[in-house]
Amino acid sequence: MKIGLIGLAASGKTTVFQALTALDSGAALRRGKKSDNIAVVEVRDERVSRLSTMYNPARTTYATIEIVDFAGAERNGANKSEIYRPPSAITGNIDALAVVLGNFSGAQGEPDPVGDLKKIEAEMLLGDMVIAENRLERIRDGYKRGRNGNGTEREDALLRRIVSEMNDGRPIRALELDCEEKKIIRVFQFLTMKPLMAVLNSEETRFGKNSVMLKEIAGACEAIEFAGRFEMELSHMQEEEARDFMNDMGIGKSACDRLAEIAYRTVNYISFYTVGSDEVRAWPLRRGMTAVEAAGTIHSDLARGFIRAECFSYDDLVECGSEKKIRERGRFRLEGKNYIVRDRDILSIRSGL
Ligand SMILES: Nc1nc2c(ncn2[C@@H]2O[C@H](COP(=O)(O)OP(=O)(O)OP(=O)(O)O)[C@@H](O)[C@H]2O)c(=O)[nH]1
Ligand SMILES: [Mg+2]
Repeated sequence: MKIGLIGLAASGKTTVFQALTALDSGAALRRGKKSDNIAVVEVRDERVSRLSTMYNPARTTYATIEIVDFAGAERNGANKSEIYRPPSAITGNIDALAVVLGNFSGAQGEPDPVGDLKKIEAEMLLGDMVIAENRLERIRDGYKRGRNGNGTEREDALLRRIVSEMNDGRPIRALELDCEEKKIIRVFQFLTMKPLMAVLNSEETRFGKNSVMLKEIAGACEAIEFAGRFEMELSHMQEEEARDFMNDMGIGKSACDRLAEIAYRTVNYISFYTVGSDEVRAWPLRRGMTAVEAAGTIHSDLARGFIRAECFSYDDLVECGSEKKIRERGRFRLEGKNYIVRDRDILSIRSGL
């Protein structure tokens, strides 16, 4: 899963990025000169840790999330007051956007995170509308030159509908679009089509006292609070010392783990697991996908040669204590290709290849 950080200039995107990579020994930080910061962080899923203790495998593999902190707005020559609109080449393969909302007093005086979110959403809508209107104009030009019937009718109708919805303040992600329609508009890389979540980046003294504000933000999208700068500073400490500081602040989990929770909900992902003496591993999967699609995320051969999935749930394993007991209690299942994989399923794919 790939998440892009966006926000107003100096809202703390880079600070949050560093907080996200703190406390995570698995983080691989890549710092470009004028380019984006990219890091791959492990999702420290406690179920994986528990499974690893039970199976004692040679290798334990957590799911990872790739986080992109887009190079600063100024460096890209954009207007400082505007949100930075990352080039579509970058947002293209991003699964969700996380808006960083500054909640600390700075050069701009008192912060207004809720106002900032409204501003950002309005700007994203406006940007998408300009793209859609431009395309509609070109289609109209084509009609004028007599280029009718070359397959643009559907696109034309769809873009009109989108523009009209956006005029009423509805982002594209809120519209019901079928696969065909999504395919038609994919090339435009509309920002409001991306799943959106919010990171309230509070200064230490404000942290944990923003439930009203968070509720308001959560009306628009999944939201989470970070003490950005404080959590960034944790990265320079020993793990034990960092934990003490976190406890003092009432922070139970690392920034990365907290973001991962809302990110999975935002993009509608579940986790399934594979276990064994060689490897215990977490796999992210889009909710609603089938056993054969799950097999395909492990290896394409497993999907092609799919025979069946042997399956039990993580919760049953914890309750029963062993696979043997799961079988005895009749909770071990054999599932076919079209079985819809559930969150926390433990799968073993039988394949003829
Ligand atoms: N007090 C306080 N200051 C913060 C916090 N987070 C960021 N800042 C400060 O805000 C300023 C901007 O932070 P950055 O993380 O560089 O913000 P940015 O969004 O990456 O900025 P650009 O990339 O230039 O748009 C820095 O001086 C930070 O120290 C915070 O949680 N509390
Ligand atoms: Mg930055």
